[in-house]
Amino acid sequence: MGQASRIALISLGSNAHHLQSDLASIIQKGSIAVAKKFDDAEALTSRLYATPAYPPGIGPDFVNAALTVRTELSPAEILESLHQIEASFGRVRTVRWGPRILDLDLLGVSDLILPDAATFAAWMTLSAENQTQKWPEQLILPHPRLQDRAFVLVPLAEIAPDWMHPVLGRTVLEMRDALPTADLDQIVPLVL
Ligand code: PH2
Ligand code: MG
Ligand code: MG
Repeated sequence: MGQASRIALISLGSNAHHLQSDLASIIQKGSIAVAKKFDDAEALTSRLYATPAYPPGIGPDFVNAALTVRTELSPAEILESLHQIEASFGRVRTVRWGPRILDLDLLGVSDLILPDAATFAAWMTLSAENQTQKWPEQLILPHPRLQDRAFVLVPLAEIAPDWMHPVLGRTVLEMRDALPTADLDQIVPLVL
């Protein structure tokens, strides 16, 4: 990897309980697939966590983890690679339109703000009602809800505690510790 490489922060999630598959093994295989795709032998993966679905009631519990890779790819290329991996996990071979079982979300890429600071700010400050009604067509970085989500920040704090949010100016640890204890307590490491 050259000096120009950046760090990509990625959230992994699965809640496809109806497939009766082992969510933990989907997440573990997913993290291996990402490290391989980005050819980063030093990729870091957090522990796996059982997390209640957010917002409450939308579905069964998730297993979540976080991963960092170093890469020279552009954010758009990173996203495309993640979509390819999702697709490779997403189809149950026996079912024609099988559900997507692995969600790979790009949380941030070094200190990049995309597509621009004003657009980012508009998405980050979206009201709670609008968050369920609207979603961006384009890649917004950092992920506009990163700072709100215990299921993202608890795993991420294990592997990228010092990553600084380029707009909020707060580290992952600071963002995690700013969340309500009740949210943090619901993020439970799996004993594997
Ligand atoms: N992902 C979502 C919606 N809700 N809740 C938890 N706990 N974990 C997730 O990964 C998650 C979610 C949309 O992708
Ligand atoms: Mg997601
Ligand atoms: Mg997603």
